[in-house]
Amino acid sequence: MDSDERLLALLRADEFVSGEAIAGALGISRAAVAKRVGELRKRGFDIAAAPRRGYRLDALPDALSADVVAARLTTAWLGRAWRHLARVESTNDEAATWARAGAPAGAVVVADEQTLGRGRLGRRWHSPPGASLYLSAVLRPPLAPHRVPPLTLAAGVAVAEALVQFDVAPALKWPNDVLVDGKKIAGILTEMSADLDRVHHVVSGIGVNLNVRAFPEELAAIATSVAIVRGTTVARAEFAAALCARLEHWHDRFVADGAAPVAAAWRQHARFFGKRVQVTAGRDRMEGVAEDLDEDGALRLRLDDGRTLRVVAGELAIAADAT
Ligand code: BT5
Repeated sequence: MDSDERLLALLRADEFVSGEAIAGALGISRAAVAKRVGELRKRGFDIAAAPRRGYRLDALPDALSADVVAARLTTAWLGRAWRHLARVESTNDEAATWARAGAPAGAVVVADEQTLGRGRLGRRWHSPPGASLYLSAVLRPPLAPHRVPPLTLAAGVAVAEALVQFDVAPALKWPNDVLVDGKKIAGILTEMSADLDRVHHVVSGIGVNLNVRAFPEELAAIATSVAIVRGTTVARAEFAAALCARLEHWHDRFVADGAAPVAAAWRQHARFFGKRVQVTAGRDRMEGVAEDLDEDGALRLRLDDGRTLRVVAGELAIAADAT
């Protein structure tokens, strides 16, 4: 930890910490504490100071650097190794490279901008600079490769719960979309490197539209953001820290208890069950009623002839106003 990180780790959001206590913990004078607080304020930290009570950290600057995020991070392991890049092709690629070079479980790569942000199947993820969260976490679940897929559901639940903390009510759409008012606010791209019987690493890539106010024409009708939905912006670091906490929770729950609790939580945030949907999987197109989610994340679809199909991958289109 550098000295700013140590000072930030001592400051609290909910109560004042006395200058004397901070000075004691850092082994510096109270005047030096005041000077360092002044420097943090210049970097955009909103720090309240009250005579005889001390200092309180009211808001973070809108930056994603390690010290800013660490001031809010409550996790045991996820996000404790942190790389922040101004501009990158794809945070998923950076995280995979870092994983191959030995990144610890929970290592996170974030970027202010992606020049080649990726969706699934070679699609693009619109990743303009400075306004949103592009985050990739290196995970090393102690599971056989075929048991890994529900991690995408776990990430979906984590994103949904983080959004709820910021007053946004999302709906999960199978398999990896997070929607508000039927428009996409976040997407998840899970990538795995494995042998047949051993996982090397998983990269959980999460893009959340936070402070974007306008989208390019081709996305305007299908995309939304936290700022559009709430009317106010959010500090990206606050959101990143909340997301890391929920992702760690659901990862650990999945590893400890299997996919059932993850699938149950996922269902609670989904609103398309019981609705009529079309599913495209490769060249196949199917239509029916979305019945349920199997524990492994497969969608159970009831066809019009009464048969039930398990769909493991594909695209879902929901009949109008069913999201
Ligand atoms: C996804 O793909 O939804 C996965 C997106 C994952 C992005 C993160 S950002 C951090 C990490 N690094 C990466 O390079 N990727 C991950 P998919 O289900 O294939 O959806 C892609 C489709 O969503 C596109 O074809 C567009 O229609 C739409 N789209 C693209 N950018 C969008 C945006 N910013 N907001 C909403 N929709 C978008």
